[in-house]
Amino acid sequence: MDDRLTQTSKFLSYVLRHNPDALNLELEPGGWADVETLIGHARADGRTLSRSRLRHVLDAGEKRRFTLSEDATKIRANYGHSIDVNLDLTPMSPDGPLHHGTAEQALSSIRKEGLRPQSRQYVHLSPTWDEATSVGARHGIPVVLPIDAPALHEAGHTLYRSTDTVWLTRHVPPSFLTFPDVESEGQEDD
Ligand code: HQG
Repeated sequence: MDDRLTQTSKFLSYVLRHNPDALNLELEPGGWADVETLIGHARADGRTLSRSRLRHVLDAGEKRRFTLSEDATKIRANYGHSIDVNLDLTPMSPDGPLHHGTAEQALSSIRKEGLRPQSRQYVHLSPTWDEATSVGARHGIPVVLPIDAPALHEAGHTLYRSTDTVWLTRHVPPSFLTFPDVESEGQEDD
C-alpha cells in the first residue's frame, strides 16, 4: 500500500474502531457507517476521501480490515474495536490450532491470567505462526503462543472468524496456551 493509502487506512481504523465522534459519525448497529456521510464529514475535516480512495484501501490492504456492504452504501471495520459494537458474527468451530502474537514483556501477566482483550472488545488470534509473529512485533520482541483452539471451543468458549487472518474470542485461559520455556525468555544466545 502506498503511504497515502496507508494513512487513509489508519484514519479509517481509528474512526471505525475507536472514535466515530472524531468525525461526528453515528455508527449503526453492526458498527456500520454511512459511506456518503463518512466521506462528507472527512472532507469537512480537511481530509482527502472519496469512494475510489475507499475502494483502493479495501483492495490494497493485505489484511481485510474493512467491509463494504453489498450495496456499497455502508462500511465497517471487521475487527479491532475498542468501542462497544455488536458485529453479529457467527460462532465458528476451529479445526486446528490458532496463534496469538504478543511481546516478551507481556508474558508473565499472560501466564497468570491468560489472554485478555485489554483495550479492545476481543482477543485477536491468527491462523498462522507467521501472521502472529507480525502481530507481536508491533509491541516489542515477538513471541508466538500457540492455542489449542478446538479444546478452547470444546470448553465452551465462543470463537469467531472475522477474516481469513483474524479470529476473535473474549478470553483464553492460560491452560489452552503453549508458553515458551521460562529459561529461554529474554535470554541471549551464548
Ligand atoms: C497483550 C492489528 C498483559 C496482547 C493486529 C497484545 C491484530 C496481555 C496486547 C489486531 C494480556 C494488546 C489486534 C494479559 C493480552 N496481560 N498483556 N493478560 N492479554 N495481552 O493491539 O492482538 O494491523 O490490543 O498479547 O494485527 O496485538 O490494526 O491487540 O500484545 O490483528 O489491522 O496485550 O490489531 O491489526 O494489544 O492486535 P492490541 P493485538 P491491524
